[in-house]
Amino acid sequence: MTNNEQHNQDIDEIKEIAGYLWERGWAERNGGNISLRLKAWDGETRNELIPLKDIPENLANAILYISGTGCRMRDLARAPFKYGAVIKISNDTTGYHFLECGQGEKNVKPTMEIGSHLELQSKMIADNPEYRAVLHTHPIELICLTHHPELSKDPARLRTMLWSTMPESRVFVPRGAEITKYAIPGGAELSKLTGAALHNFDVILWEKHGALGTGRNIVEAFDFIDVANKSATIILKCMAAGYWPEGLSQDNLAEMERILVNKC
Ligand code: 2HA
Ligand code: ZN
Repeated sequence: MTNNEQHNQDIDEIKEIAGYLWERGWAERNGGNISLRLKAWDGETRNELIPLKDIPENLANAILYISGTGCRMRDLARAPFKYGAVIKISNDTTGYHFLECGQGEKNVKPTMEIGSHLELQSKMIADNPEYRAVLHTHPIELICLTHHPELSKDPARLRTMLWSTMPESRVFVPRGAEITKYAIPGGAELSKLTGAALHNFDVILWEKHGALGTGRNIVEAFDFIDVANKSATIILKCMAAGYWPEGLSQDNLAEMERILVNKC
């Protein structure tokens, strides 16, 4: 695939996924944000350097699509360059330049969660450079579970419960979900907690806030969260029907790990 074909596919996928986030009620007002590392971009570099602190060094010259702060996913689904931007991190990592933004209007300021996105993008370059996408969204049922007084304090139990709702959850969220304790949106603590969880998990739940997924592309990042949210929905529906879900057994889960996980 040429760079151009790859860009077109990446941007089409961002539009598609932004539309799903809105349709599902996971993206009220400006809820959620997206970043995706691009291999190259043909647009002109605007000379002005926008300073930004704490950019990891291995992001020097990285090119990213990033959604804009205050921008609605339902708008981004129609006009990804009006409500998001392509930025290039400067060589000395003191800031970034715009390559594409605002369709002739004033620059779109990147999402307030840019710190978390850059932290994760940096770790992905170091550990698993095939991973290019970071998606943060507000999936209703997963957020409900992060309010559960016991489950929210017991990540291993929550992870196993999500896995045990249906076989697909164990198979298609192979590294499972982690939950990080509440930290203020857009803050350095949230970036740090998220960065620490990235190595081992497919979905990171932000207590009483939302979820974050990573993947080789934005569709993959969405799918991890989507499958986990289906599991959360099953748990809540069982509870609403008046019983605690029995869940697949430890033997069932172990059998799937042996036979299916990382094989489909
Ligand atoms: O971008 O979701 O966490 C808006 C948010 C902040
Ligand atoms: Zn959020």
